[in-house]
Amino acid sequence: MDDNPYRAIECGEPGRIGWRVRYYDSLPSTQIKAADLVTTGEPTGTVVIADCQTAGRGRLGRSWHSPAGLNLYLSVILRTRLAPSMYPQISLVAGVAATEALESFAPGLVALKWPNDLWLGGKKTGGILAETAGTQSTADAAVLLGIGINVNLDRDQMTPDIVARATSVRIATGKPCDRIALAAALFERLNRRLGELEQSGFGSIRPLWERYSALTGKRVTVINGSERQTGVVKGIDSDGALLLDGEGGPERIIAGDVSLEGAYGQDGE
Ligand code: BT5
Repeated sequence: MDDNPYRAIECGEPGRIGWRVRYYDSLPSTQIKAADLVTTGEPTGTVVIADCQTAGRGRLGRSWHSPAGLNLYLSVILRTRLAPSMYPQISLVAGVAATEALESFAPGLVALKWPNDLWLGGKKTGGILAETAGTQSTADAAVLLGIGINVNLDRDQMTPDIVARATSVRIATGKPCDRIALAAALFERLNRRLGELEQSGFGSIRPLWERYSALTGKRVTVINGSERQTGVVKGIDSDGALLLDGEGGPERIIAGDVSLEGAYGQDGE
């Protein structure tokens, strides 16, 4: 482990998210390091943070652009009591928590794009990746909640494939942002919202998600493998599925990439 600039924000009782931060100057991916730590008994609430990632990942084998010195790349180890059927909701709840944390740094600009995109001013500033580690039937099982947020990334530091669709707190607000303060706000909101999910289920979080949703009332196309569905978004269901008023009637979408008509050339990622 390297000298840890996040030590000052480690807080709370063992088990609380952020009670321990394991910091590295460079990792292939915080998700890979977190998975390794799970197998050696790392407790719940530990957050793995890297200043840069050489193989940062998104969903479905995509990559996450992770240059040094600018952004937040972290994975939370969650040894949760929630049933595996609720794991998709963990990612949605983390989206609400991250959006609330971002709102104090970029007021009025935040939004969520189902299922896992954090938006500022209509462009992607972050993403959530929830994966499992260990064997779900054994004591070493955990959810790895990966969160990447572009904090001080500038346009000229983006790769050509994301430049039209990505933003950062700095670009959206015109001001640099303290990523350690943002991480502290994120830990606080994650503890609160994931605690609510464990205690009361997704019902209390769903209206918050809906309030931030960039998609409600918009016409979208959802692509999932070779399947393609078009319709107007009605909201999200009690389990987090996207509700569409589709061409053939109401649809419930549980996975896929959404492209919003009129947004950056209709590319859905
Ligand atoms: C995501 O995937 O949005 C989830 C990203 C999670 C990244 C975090 S960083 C810490 C932790 N450790 C990891 O290795 N991963 C997690 P997805 O919805 O599949 O979006 C990926 C797509 O977003 C890519 O194919 C690009 O088009 C775009 N993209 C890549 N890097 C980006 C960036 N820095 N900012 C905005 N968009 C980006």
